[in-house]
Amino acid sequence: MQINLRSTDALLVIDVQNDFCPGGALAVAGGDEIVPVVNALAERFEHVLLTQDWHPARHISFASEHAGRKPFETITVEYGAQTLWPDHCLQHSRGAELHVALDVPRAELVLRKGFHRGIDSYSAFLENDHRMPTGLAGYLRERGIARLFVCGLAYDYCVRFSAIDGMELGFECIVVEDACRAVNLPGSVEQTNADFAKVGVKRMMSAEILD
Ligand code: VGL
Ligand code: ZN
Repeated sequence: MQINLRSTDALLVIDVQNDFCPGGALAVAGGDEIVPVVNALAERFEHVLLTQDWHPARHISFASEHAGRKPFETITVEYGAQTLWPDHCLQHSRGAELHVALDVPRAELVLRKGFHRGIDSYSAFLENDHRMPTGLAGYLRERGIARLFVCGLAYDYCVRFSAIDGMELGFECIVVEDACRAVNLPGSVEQTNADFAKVGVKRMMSAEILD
């Protein structure tokens, strides 16, 4: 089904960074394959917003900070469960840079997240305690943006939490599936799809905008 875009729509591009692409520290299979799709989508939107995972050294989400722990294990921290990752998206590193082929010249905002050492932030809206805001909801409300088309990396982590929080904060969120790739830990994609269904996040394909 074709979608008519409105001036109150925005494309929210999550974490299309070197470290989430092949060769990166937390590579997502096929992560770079979404770049041309994201570029084509971005041309159709009046508003394009990006996020950038942006961690300080010794970030709490790094397995290297937790003696005896390995990447992809989950531990319990002050604010709840936290999956541990390889060191990634270190502030000012090459891995934290946006993918070189990402071509979204009209992007209005690059929202950095995950910059507090003691708390991770998968979501573009709220840190992982599900309370501390990033400021994005206020930015969108002030600018009259009501509907978000969400894409990027990774489907089952930052895209998932961004779309769910966005929905719960009153924005209609639609995930463009073929403009995402997943980390794919056991059950993570199934859980993502179940969560989307529960809160009303819709899923679509880029052709519904591009064709
Ligand atoms: C992400 C794990 C850790 C993501 C960021 O962008 O999905 N995943 N940091
Ligand atoms: Zn991260």
